[in-house]
Amino acid sequence: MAQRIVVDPLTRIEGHLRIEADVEGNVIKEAYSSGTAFRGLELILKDRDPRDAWAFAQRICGVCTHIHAIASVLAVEDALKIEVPKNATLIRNIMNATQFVHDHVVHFYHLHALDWVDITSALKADPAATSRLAQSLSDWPKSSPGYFRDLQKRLQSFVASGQLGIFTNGYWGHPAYKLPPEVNLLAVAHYLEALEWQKDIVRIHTIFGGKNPHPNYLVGGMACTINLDNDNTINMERLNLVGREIDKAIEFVEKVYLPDLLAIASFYKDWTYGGGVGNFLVYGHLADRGKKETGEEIFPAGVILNRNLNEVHNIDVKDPEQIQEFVDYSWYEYSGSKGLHPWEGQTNPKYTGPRPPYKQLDTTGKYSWLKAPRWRGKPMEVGPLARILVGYARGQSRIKEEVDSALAKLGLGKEALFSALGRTLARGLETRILVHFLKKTYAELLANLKAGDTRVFNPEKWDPSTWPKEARGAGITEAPRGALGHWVKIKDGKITLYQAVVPTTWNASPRDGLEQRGPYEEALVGTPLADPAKPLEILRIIHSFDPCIACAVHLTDLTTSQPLTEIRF
Ligand code: NFE
Ligand code: MG
Repeated sequence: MAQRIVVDPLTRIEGHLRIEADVEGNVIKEAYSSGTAFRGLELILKDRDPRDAWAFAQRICGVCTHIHAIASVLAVEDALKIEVPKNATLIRNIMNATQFVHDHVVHFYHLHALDWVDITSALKADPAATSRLAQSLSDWPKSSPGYFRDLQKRLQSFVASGQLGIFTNGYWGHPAYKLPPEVNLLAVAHYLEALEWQKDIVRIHTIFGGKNPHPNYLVGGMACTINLDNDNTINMERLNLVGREIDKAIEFVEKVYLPDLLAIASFYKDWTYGGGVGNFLVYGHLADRGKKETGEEIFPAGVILNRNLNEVHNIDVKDPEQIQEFVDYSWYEYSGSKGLHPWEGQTNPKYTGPRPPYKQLDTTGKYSWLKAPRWRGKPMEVGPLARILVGYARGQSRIKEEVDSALAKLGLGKEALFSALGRTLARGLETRILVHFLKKTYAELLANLKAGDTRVFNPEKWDPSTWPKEARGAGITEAPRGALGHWVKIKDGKITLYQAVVPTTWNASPRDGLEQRGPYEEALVGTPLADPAKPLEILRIIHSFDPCIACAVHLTDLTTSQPLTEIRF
């Protein structure tokens, strides 16, 4: 007889994700992923001026804090055929790579590490041995025995006071934790250092976009002015600060994040669960889709089916046969067709779930606020693992080098990538690629500015009288968590339809009309739990995708005070 276990909320931050799993003989037999909050930003965008859309769309999320603005301006620029100056593309790419690096480091240490790192075991570590371990991994300066001893004392006083603070509520002492005390102590040290570091790198956003979270954007370019010699604009002093933050980021990624990732992974090589649907989708990177680095795209676009790295399918996001969203198990109603391409998309919320508080969802019917996106009818995993696999299969040389070298260091074959560990490894490898891309793009920007081109905005089509009566566009990019698309339709200068299909909608999708599980659900099935009362394994697998439900279910109209929709229980 299966026992239903419920994990809710599953994330430390980033929204309302609920996992229900049926466990029999301590193995997960069935799993259901549910987004439990409706937000409705697609409805808020209707009837707006397309030039304003980015500012609303950006509020889909504060974590991937700028990417919805990029997707939005790209969608509008695609619809209205607006070309942006070279500097704007370079700055957008710097902003985007900054976001990825920030997001991935924060994910590794603050959202995922504690699924692998046992805080209380760190108390048993020998500080001198931890210091030797740290120095064997890299020449990061904070590595003396005294440094680790002091940290251990701080941790000890936390534990002695009975208040673990940010470390409360972990499954400490769980038998699935495998790291030696010294590795645990090292990881705790870097958890705290990463908290400090992450507030520095976002300065890059504040310089080019005025603030973070939610930096400023502009249809037609970027909302900043650059004059190398003028104190009132972005000048050489500001740009030097960007350069310093990029160098610091490279050091942190090379000397702290990647060595920690490989050290931790080496103790979990036998834990091969969490593979998922085996289909992977990548839209490609970065803002300028034609951009090449060393003759290759950073993240080539494509689809892999059934883990077959020998064949990569091409994607056309404007083809109604390729991308569709289904609502058979989602709390929405469609009029007419079963699956809808985003340009024909509908957002008609209709809650038919249980009245809260409830013990479990009725998963025989609708059970999530997420729609179910499919590529040619198939569920797709998106994100770092998809990007690394499609890049590898397409022969992208940087990706191949990173993957081959990491797998060789760990003594693993490519099949090991199809797992929670593989996903977490892929995220680290792409961070290294991106932090160096950041430096290269920064150098390109400086060279262009020094050559006298300081244009960041193309005003040609700012005036709506220059627009066609009707237009439609797609803003297609990669967000840290995966493929991101915004689709817009414009008529008489106003938005008539706005649809976002975001990474977590793909990954955390519920079932579709063909009863196909979404990637999270599929990744859980077959996983043994050491102790079903403490389902650490579920956290491990789902956190490896880096869920964000705020993004995935993208309500209050403050201008009219009218509710845009009402959910009745
Ligand atoms: Ni709210 Fe997001 C990213 C987007 S996730 S974090 O990365 O787009 O679905
Ligand atoms: Mg949507």
